[in-house]
Amino acid sequence: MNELQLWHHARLATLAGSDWGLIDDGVVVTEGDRIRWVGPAAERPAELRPALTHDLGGLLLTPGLVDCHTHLVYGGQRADEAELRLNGASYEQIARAGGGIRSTVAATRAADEAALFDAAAARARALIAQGVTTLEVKSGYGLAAEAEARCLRVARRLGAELPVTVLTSYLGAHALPPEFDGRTDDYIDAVCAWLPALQAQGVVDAVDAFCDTIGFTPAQTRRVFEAAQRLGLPVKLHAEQLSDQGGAALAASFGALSCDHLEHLSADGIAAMRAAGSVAVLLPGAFYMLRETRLPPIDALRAAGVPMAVSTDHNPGTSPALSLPLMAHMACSFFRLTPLEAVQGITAHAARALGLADRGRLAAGQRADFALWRLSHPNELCYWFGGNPCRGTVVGGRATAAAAATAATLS
Ligand code: DI6
Ligand code: FE
Repeated sequence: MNELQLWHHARLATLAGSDWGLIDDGVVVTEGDRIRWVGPAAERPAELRPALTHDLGGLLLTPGLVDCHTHLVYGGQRADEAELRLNGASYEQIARAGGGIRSTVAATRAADEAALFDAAAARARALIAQGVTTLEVKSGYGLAAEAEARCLRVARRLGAELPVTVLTSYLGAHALPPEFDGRTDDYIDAVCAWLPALQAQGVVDAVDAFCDTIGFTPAQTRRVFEAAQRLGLPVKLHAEQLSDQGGAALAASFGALSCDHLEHLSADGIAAMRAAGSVAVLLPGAFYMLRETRLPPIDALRAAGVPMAVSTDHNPGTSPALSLPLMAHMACSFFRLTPLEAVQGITAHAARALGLADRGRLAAGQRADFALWRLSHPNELCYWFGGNPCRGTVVGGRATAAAAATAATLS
């Protein structure tokens, strides 16, 4: 029997329905890693007698945040490249000079597993410190059998050793490695051939691809998705970031969990995503870093009822972001999401983009994943920026060190 814990003296934003779900003097009763009961303190059922009580001192309690799109595992970094771009160099000039994704591929291949883990763990801790309790981590900088496996093993180890749940996505179809120059179809053959062994190692939860002018074609993407389908793996896609390749409609035809970026998404793509139940994952960090001007079709996605999620897209080239709340803020400022849509986008909708229905809301039966904030209303997550109002997280009913320290100072 898992012991009951009471988390009280908090303001709750349950996000359990279609609004904030605010409860001023709320309590959450947890049993093991699940929520047993949520509601006003005055209505707590008398029979729920907790073995442990946590006084949260009036903090705001929201569902733990879900970062549903990151490339967190890689070697090196690309600040010098960002400086070159800010001094006027083009992507093509940088790529010809050996920069871009290929420079990160070289640094990743040169790094051993321990070094990759240490670097990724530091980045994961930064996200956790700002409220993240579930994290998606892609491969995509190894682009060779063993290097991709190493990155996916590191991603699994992040979930094993840090207070966060990690889901992995195989992104072998991220870029063409130099040894396959001029032989893109041969590389896609290799990407598909590596997948069964990666799945057998238990390091793949989903399969992703980059379908765009500087990525892979719809036909090549389809072959990767067919390989995933043969193994019963769900798919997701970097789609319509720089052009309209029809990637979203292709991904939707495979029942994609999500289509991500979407600045060039068409009405047909929206209709296909709606029919398939795919989530639109918006990535304002890349939009900001690339100084994009074309917006994803937010009004059309909203009108079609396509759920919208928001993520950091953490990667060293286009979005070295370490704050998911800041991305929610940017989604409001740049993309005109409402604060409620943006916060839903980093909680329940982001969970859905990972195929998860057991988190992202405070409701009985959901995972006991919470974030604690020194805020009075969740819309402040899309108001303040530059600071960190998070006072810790609870993952599966276990307070992280920060949350425990917070509760200790408050009781
Ligand atoms: N889209 C992006 O913006 C990143 N990958 C992708 O598919 C860029 C990754 C990088 O520049 O390292
Ligand atoms: Fe990405």
